[in-house]
Amino acid sequence: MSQPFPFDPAQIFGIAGELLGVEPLTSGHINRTYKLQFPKTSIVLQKVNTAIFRDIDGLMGNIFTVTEYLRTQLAAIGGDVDREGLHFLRTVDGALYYQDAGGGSWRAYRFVANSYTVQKIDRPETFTRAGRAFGRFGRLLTDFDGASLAENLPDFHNTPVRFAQLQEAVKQNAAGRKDSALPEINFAAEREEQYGRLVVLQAEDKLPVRVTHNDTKLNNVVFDKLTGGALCVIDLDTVMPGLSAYDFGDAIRFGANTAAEDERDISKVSLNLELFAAYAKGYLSEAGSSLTQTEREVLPFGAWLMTVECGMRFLADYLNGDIYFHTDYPEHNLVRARTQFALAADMERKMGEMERIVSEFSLMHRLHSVTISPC
Ligand code: GN1
Ligand code: MG
Repeated sequence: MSQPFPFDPAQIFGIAGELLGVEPLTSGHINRTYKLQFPKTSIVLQKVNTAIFRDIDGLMGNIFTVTEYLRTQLAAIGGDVDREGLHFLRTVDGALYYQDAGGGSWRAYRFVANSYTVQKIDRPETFTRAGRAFGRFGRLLTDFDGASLAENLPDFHNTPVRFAQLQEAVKQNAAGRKDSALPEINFAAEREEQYGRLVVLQAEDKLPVRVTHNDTKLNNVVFDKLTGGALCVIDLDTVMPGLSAYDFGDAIRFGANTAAEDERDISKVSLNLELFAAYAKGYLSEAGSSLTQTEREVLPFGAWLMTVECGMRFLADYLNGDIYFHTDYPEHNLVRARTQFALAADMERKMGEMERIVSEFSLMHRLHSVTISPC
């Protein structure tokens, strides 16, 4: 069959059999992703966005090191190494990725058989399962040496830096869009004194630096078609040293929103507290015992912070002329920023309740011991 690739993936990555089908997977905003069907296996093939990930060797080195480490950890706790861990393929030449004649960088991993991903929560239990998967991911990496990782996107969740980048985008007004985004620019500016809270606690050694996923969207969790349980997490591009509040927070930002990330009708946007509680329950049941009390205390704030931060990133990209995130229409990034800010405003109203929920589950799981129950 004809392929949208300038090479033969089967030959390059040593996959047996004829390519039967190609399906684009379009939920990511950065890389180009395809699912390839072969007679006996499915493969995910991705063209990495090297304008963003400039150090492709560092990136792929991280991914192989982390996935291999996770497999060892999974084996040690009796997990299913093939389905609960990702398996990246080397090229037949032994390389970690393939560079095509035009300079494009491609990587491949095995699609987990009988699995699916979701864009929106159908019922709270699904989100609890996602929480367990990300909580477990963090816990399994507790002893992994973060210093061995290339920091691909430095200051990725450094919110004061993200605010400074937004201010710069406002100043440059490169796409001439500033006047159409004044309420959003003001929303971000009014909250500036909050942005340093976590990085200050980190600098004071009151929050430990961990190896975190940093992009904990619901659609980065792989679920089992047979049981509905969460198997593993994908999209390891941003695995870097970070704070647990970033991973908890970004998951809430995306999954506990009553609307889509790019919903145009702001009145549909709010924080679903039931979903918030569902995720907190799952996350803390896996990660709770390895987190310090301060880490647990700042989780609700992390949800707010990641939401405002993501809004600032969308807004800065709108002002810069859509040079970072893939967009489908000219105001797409502005719509996304508005959605994030509406969600953050709702979290401000519900912060007391969010804190109460987290403290309740923290008490429950403080003495939780490590188990190998399925997610
Ligand atoms: C990007 O491509 P995707 O959807 O996995 C972004 C995340 C944002 C997210 C917003 C490397 O992730 O940080 O939170 O969009 N990834 C990168 O939807 O910037
Ligand atoms: Mg991602």
